[in-house]
Formats: sequence, C-alpha cells, structure tokens
Amino acid sequence: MPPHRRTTFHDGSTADLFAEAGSGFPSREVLAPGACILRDFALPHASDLLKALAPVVLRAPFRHLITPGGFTMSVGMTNCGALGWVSDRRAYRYASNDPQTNLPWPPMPVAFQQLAVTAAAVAGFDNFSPDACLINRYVPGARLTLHQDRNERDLAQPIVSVSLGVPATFLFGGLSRTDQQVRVGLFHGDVVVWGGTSRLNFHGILPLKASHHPATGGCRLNLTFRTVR
Ligand code: MD3
Ligand code: FE
Repeated sequence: MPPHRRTTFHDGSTADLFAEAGSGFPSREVLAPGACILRDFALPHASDLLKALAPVVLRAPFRHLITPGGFTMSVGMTNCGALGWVSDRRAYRYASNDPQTNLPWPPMPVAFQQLAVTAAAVAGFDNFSPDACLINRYVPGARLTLHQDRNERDLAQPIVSVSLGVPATFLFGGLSRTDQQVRVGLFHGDVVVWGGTSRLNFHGILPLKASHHPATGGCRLNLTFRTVR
C-alpha cells in the first residue's frame, strides 16, 4: 500500500481514505477530523514564497502587536491580501489597511494564493478563496499562547498554514481551553489545513528553540491563509 493512500491518525492508527493513484506525494496525516498535515508540501515552492515575501515586508514590516489584555506579542506579525489581522488595546480584528501606515495591506502574491488553494483542495476543500494572509515571525523564545481563531465570518472555510525555516512545536487542543493537547512538530515546508470540526480547536506554539535553517536563518515564518469575509 503506497503511503499516499494511507492516512495515519495521531494515535498511530491508519485508514485508507484516499484511493487516487499517485507518487506518494503529497502525504496526508489526519490530526483530527478536518485537520490534515501535508508534510513537505511547500518544499518545492519555499524559495519562491520567500522571494515573494520580501516586497511584502518592505511595505508592511513585521511588528509586535499589543493584545487587549495589554501584553506585547513575542511573535512579529504582518499581513498581505485584502484584509489583515491586527490587535490593539481595544480588540482583535481584521482591517483592510495597515494601521501603522494607513496603506492597504500588500496584495497577496500569486505564489502564496496558488499554494494555499492547492493545499486546501488536496485536503478536500475545493473553492478555497483566501482574502487574508497573516504572516508570523518567530525568533528564539517567541511563542503563541493557546487561542482559538474565530474572527472569520464563515467558520466552514478552513485555514491553511505554511511553516518555513526553524522547526516549532505546535500544540493542538480541543474545543475547551482545558482539553488535553497533543504536540506536533512543524518543519520547513509543512502545510496544515485546518477545517471541519478542528476549526475552533484551541492551539498554540511553544517557545521557539534557538536553531538555524538555511532558508530563514534563526527564525521561523508561518503563513496562515484565511477567508475572512
Ligand atoms: C488550528 N499560528 O496565526 S499555524 C495563528 O504557527 C496561529 O504561527 C500558528 O495559530 C503559527 O493564528 C499556528 C496553525 C493553525 C492556524 C490556525 C488554526 C492551526 C489552527 C485554526 C484552528 C485550528
Ligand atoms: Fe491561530
């Protein structure tokens, strides 16, 4: 049985959910119903993605947002696409302009859009049409505490995430903050599609360990593609 026809669940059990023929790529690990890890899926596109990111961060630099609770986030963030996720002392929200410059967010590069739409389709979500891409940058020690993503209007639409650079440990919980979490390593080139009932699960990233990756140096980058409106 070639690996592309076999789905590995997080408890180690397997099922043969995908019957199409192919080369064994992409591989699909089902973390939970609707949550699918596509290992190495972005690997062939990593240098194109990083190249397309450069002009985005020139126009909309990474910044450390303040949460409504008054904490400065350790993750540096920016956005591209029609809408961008922002936070300040008042609220979390999506905005069409960068509050730092009042300019519209940079357009979503075609390479970003194509990868996200293809990954969603491979995971079973056709017609994914993201209007926002949040870009997170982690330096050693940076982390994302346990949270839910629920500021998007249509929670039937998945979120597609792309990991680049230094590896991180992802925490994947349940619908309640106190549900037990599983730890999942996310590596350069991994893509995860989060849909279905996993869409509202609590999740986070453990403090990044100091390390080096040839593509990004000492940091980890994560792109999350969302349909907000
Ligand atoms: C599971 N980012 O930006 S990506 C975020 O690696 C965020 O930077 C993390 O959580 C990162 O909000 C994790 C994986 C991810 C993104 C959205 C999800 C997992 C998700 C939404 C629902 C469930
Ligand atoms: Fe999130």
